[in-house]
Amino acid sequence: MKTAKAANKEELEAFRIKYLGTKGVVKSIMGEMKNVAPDKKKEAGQLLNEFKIFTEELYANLSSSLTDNGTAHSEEIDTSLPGDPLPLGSRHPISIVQSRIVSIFHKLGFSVAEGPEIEDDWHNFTALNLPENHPARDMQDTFYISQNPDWLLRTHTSSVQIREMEKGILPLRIICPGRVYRNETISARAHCFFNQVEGLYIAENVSFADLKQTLYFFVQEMFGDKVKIRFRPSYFPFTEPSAEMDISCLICGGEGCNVCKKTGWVEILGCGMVHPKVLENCNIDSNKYTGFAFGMGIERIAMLSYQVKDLRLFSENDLRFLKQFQAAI
Ligand code: 2NL
Repeated sequence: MKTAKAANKEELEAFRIKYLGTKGVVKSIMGEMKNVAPDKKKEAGQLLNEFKIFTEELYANLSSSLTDNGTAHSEEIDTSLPGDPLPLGSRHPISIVQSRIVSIFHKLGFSVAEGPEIEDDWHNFTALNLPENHPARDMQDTFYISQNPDWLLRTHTSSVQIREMEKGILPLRIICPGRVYRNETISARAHCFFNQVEGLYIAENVSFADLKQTLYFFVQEMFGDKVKIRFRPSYFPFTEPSAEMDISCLICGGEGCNVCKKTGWVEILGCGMVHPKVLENCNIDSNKYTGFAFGMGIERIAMLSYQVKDLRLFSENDLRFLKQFQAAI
C-alpha cells in the first residue's frame, strides 16, 4: 500500500469516485448486504468493513503521494546526500575483560581450551576430588538435566581442564574462559550464571613459587605495576595447598574505602597446587608431575576495573549501560 501512486489529481479523484463515491464499489456492496443469509451477515459485515478501511487508507496514501499542486512527487534520488548512518555496536565489557586476561596469559605461553557447558558428574565433580556426598558440593549446587541425572550445567571451567588432562599430552599450559552456572539467589554480587577464567600448568617441577610469580605478572599487566598482592591460606578439594589471592585496593590505594571494606585489600581469585588425586584421576603420574591451577570470576574483575556496583548489569542488555563501553574496543 505504501507504494501506491497517483500520477495526478484526476487519477486520484477517479479512484475516489470508483471506490468511495455514492455509486462506488463500497456503497454498492453495502446495498447487497440485505441479500446475505442471516447466519453469514456477521462475517460478511466484517469483511466489508475491512475492505472499506483498506480503500480509505489507500486513498489517503494516494493523496499524500501527490504534491500540493497536484502532481506526483519526483522519484529522483539525490545521490549526493549522505547515507543513513549505521549505528556501530560495541564489545561487551565481559568480553573486553576476558580478551585482556587471555592475551596476558598468552604472553606466558598459555593457550585457550574450551569445552561443553552441559557436563557429566565425572568431569565437573568426581574427577576434581569432589565425590558424591562431599560437603563441598553444596557450595556449587547447580542445574540438572531431567533426561539424565548424570548431566548438569558446569559450575566451573575446571571440567574443561579435566578433559585436557585426560588427553594425556604433557606438559600442559592452558587457560579456560567460559560461562558457568550455580544455583544461587540472584543479588548485586551473585547470579545463577557468570563467566570464569581458569588456568592450569602441569609439568615436572612446577612449584608454588611458579604460581606466585605467574599470578604476580598477571595482575601487574592487568592493573598496573604499582599493584601489590597477598596470599591467604584457603581450601579447595581440588588443590593442596590452596590459597586466595588479594590485590591492594585500586580505588583507595590501600588506605581503606567501601570497595575494600576498609581493609585495603580486594580478593580476586582462588588458586593452589593441583591435588595429586586429581592428577591420578586423569592418569597422570603425580610422582613425576606437579602443577598449579587458579580460577577467577570475570564479572568480579570487570566490576573492579570499571567500578560497576551491580553484577546484574552485565546480563540485562540495557543499552544505557553497554553504550558506555563504546570506545573500549
Ligand atoms: C575460584 C577458585 C579455583 C581451581 C580453581 C583447578 C582446576 C583443576 C585442578 C585443580 Cl583441573 N584446580 N582449578 C583451583 C583453585 C581455585 O577457583 O574462586 N574461582 C572463581
